[in-house]
Amino acid sequence: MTVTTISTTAFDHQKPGTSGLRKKTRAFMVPHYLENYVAATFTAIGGGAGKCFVLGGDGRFFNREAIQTILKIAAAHGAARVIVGQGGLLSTPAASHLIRHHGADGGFILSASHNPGGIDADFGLKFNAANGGPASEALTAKIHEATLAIQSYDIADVDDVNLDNIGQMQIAGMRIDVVDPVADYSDLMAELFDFDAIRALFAGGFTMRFDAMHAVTGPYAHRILEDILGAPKGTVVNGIPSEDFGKGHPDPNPIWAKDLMDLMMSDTAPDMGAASDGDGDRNMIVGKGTYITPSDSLAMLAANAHHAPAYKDGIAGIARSMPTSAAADRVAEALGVPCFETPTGWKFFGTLLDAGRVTICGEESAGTGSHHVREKDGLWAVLLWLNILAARDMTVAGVQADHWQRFGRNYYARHDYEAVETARADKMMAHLRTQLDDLPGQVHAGLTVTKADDFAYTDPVDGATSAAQGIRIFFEGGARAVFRLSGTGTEGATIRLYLEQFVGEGDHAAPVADVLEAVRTAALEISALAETTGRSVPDVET
Ligand code: VG1
Ligand code: CO
Repeated sequence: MTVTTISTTAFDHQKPGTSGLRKKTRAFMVPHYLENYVAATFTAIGGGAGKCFVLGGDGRFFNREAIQTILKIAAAHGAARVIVGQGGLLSTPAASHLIRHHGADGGFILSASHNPGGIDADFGLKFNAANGGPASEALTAKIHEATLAIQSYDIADVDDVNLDNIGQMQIAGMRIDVVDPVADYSDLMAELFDFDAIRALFAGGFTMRFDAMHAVTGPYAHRILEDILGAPKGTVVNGIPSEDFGKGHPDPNPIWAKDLMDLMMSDTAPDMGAASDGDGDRNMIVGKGTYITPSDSLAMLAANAHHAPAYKDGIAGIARSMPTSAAADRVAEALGVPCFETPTGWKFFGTLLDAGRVTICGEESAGTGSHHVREKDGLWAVLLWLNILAARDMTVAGVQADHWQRFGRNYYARHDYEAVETARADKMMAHLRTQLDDLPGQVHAGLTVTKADDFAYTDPVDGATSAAQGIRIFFEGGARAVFRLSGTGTEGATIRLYLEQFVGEGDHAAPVADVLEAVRTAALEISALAETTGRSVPDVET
């Protein structure tokens, strides 16, 4: 085989964020940009010789080209085998499963997740380790170091390969298996859930709309929901992945999945609505006339998981990211299992899942998952909901009402201020940090601060530490405000303000904004967000 060594210079903006490297597509298309990062990843993992990798992405613009480049760099590094999804497609959870299923050494997942796709939108790349989960912070730090030191990279001098047909081929001594992206994943789902019960549910007239948002879950949802579980054709909409997601924003929340929300709030609503994001790891669940917030969904799934075969013996524990509401904590308490609070990003759940200390994990950003893979998993959440509805013979709204009745309700919202000038966002965070010691005892908007801190985490399994993960302000009466800066944006800074108010016994059907008004006012007053950033209203509220 011919390997060419190309000399290159380091890019100084290749620091992975919450979930891999995410940049404007055009930045990724700059000559050597992708190559440098991939080669740096091989350096960080100690080379590729004899190793096996999984490779695929969400099908966005530049997916196919990037896959060809990664294949050639893997071959040049002596990789033995790469397993690629047909057409270059793999959802993030399916990639995680394939890594585990084949005992691969890791995987490259091409996606900018819920960010829009296209030449003027976003692209991303992340490396997952042999456990199927996102690279740890220690590994991403090594990758970053290698991107700064790089002077050349090796690439195999071979033609592009055809990834459209399932089968096996060789390039430069490396075996490539092009696999059906759905098959192994759907087998796994059939093992976890009571497919007969879900089939009976659909056969009995249960109706659903699954919005794949023109992204990667289309083929998965068509196969599993319609072909295998018998949901009527047409249940899955926007089911053909497109390079720019139909010019949409494949983020399953009430703003970006507005069509679905409108339908679910109308007289013609089906029994359940669901959606997933660009790479298939997020989910949105909606009942007739009612939206399930992701934090609640995590709590409700944990409380009901034993209705599905895979979790019938109970769960070992729950983990949630810090900004996620405390609804799951109440469930853990009732079940007598531990609840862990981790920094934002799925990579922090890996050690807990590997050690068997938790079974179910979730984030307020529409991510839920379990120990079946090491990523959050959108369709898994939808199927677990279906399994629970079938087993309990209840509606989505019924499960929700029953849950609030039993555990109380954690009213919750997240307000995002996007593309804020970085210096201003940093200034606001610094302003918050200087007040931490003085806040307890202060009264803002009628709420008394009980505690304020900058969240720091020590991994209970491997002892790794992560500091400065977000400012938490707790108030008397069960309110909390959290501020952090996004690590997935590609333009300026995104400020995320997370608001929560617990209501135990009392009104569980009040308008969310009303219940959160006091904590919102207090948070804005303390942070001086409007004065510092010049923004008076958030861009997105979820
Ligand atoms: C966001 C979410 C976080 C999630 C991450 C990746 O990160 O808040 O919970 O894990 O996206 O999800 P940030 O740093 O922007 O807040 V995905 O579906 O974009 O891979
Ligand atoms: Co995603």
